[in-house]
Amino acid sequence: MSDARKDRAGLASPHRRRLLGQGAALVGGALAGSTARAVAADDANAPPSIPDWMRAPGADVGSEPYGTPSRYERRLIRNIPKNLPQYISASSRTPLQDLDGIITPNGLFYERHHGGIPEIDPSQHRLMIHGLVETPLILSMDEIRRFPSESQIYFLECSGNPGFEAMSGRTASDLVGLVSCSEWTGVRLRTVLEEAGLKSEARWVVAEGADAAAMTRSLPIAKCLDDAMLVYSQNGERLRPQQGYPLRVLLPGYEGNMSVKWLRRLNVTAEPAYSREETSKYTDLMPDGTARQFTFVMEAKSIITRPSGTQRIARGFNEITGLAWSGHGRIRTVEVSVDDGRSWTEAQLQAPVLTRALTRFRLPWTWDGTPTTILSRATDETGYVQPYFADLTAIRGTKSFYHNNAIIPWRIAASGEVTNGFVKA
Ligand SMILES: Nc1nc2c(c(=O)[nH]1)N[C@H]1C(S)=C(S)[C@@H](COP(=O)(O)O)O[C@H]1N2
Ligand SMILES: [Mo]
Repeated sequence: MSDARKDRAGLASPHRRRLLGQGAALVGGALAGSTARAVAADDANAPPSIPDWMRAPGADVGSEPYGTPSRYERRLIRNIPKNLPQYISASSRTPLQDLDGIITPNGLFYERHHGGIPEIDPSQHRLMIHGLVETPLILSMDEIRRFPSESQIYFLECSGNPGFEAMSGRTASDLVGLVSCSEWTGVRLRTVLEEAGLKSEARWVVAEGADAAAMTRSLPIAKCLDDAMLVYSQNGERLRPQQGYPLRVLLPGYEGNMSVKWLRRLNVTAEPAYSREETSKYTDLMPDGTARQFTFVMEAKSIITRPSGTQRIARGFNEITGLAWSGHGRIRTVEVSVDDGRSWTEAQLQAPVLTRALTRFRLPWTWDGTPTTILSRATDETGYVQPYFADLTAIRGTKSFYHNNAIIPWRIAASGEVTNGFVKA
């Protein structure tokens, strides 16, 4: 755009091209997006008429002491897979395709439980710190809250997101809905370990949850002394029971399984525990018959959330937007292809780009109605580039389950309908 077409504030002049085209002017209904509902021009609730909800005062303040979304948003719920048995070992996914920004609302944070959700009375909950420490400690929640606190925005992602053979989902949530992002508040794990005093042989911290699964993971000491946190709050309020109330450990950028919920015990050791979660599970069988074990970091990944599976787009202007993240640090770039990978364009990243947090990307696009496939590809600050699925399986084989960070293709049909590009048309 030439300078003459910008005003002094650098904004586009009112003469600029209209994004939604003629159809959206005055007569509504031209926005053929899946969520846009046609509003008839003579609707009594549309301008210039006075809508029903202006004709009398609304509900009282405090009519709902703890707020909930509008009743018109009741379909925005966690995605609970219907094809899987939802026993106590279960999961639910974040509806990524219906959310904006980078923060996941607490009620839509993904869940993964190995033994159901315990109901813990915080006044009775204790954290025991023992093993290779100078002074073993048993701390109450009040004591934990007396330590210096901090708040950080981090993503959390299950390493089976998606499993190597589970890529037939219809929506973005079906594919990678086991990732969410919150502002977490708590105390650095390092602060509490230093309170107990680590012995020189300390190499691992074995964390145990107070759920029926007593889920146990060995956390490497370097991470425990770096950015690991003991978390009691999420997006300003106390953790939800589903997320580990009243206390969980959070290892930024590491596979979600290591962020032990309902945390009751930290056993400082010289060796890992080799628990179920680091032997039978959370390992990957490689083509040569060996297994990858202790695969901690979630590697760079991205997904276009709009347009994405089950949505429908209109010809003309469409914003392509999605999320990128890396367990190794900040996202450096996200490239988008609208021609099935033949060419790539760098997307805009929403600031601030935070380390080990979801990063929102956007690219304006004009769709001419030709069927195509759109992709996104993340590069993180280490220079690591998100791979195609074929490149991933060339190294990892097909017996892997965890740590699938492949590029995700969305196919767009002539009708504007968007479907999963992994599934044959
Ligand atoms: N005690 C305990 N901690 C746990 C789990 C569990 O079942 N029990 N699930 C783990 C797994 S596999 C993941 S991916 C994350 C999920 O955290 P979320 O439910 O808060 O999203 O918690 C981890 N911590
Ligand atoms: Mo997980």
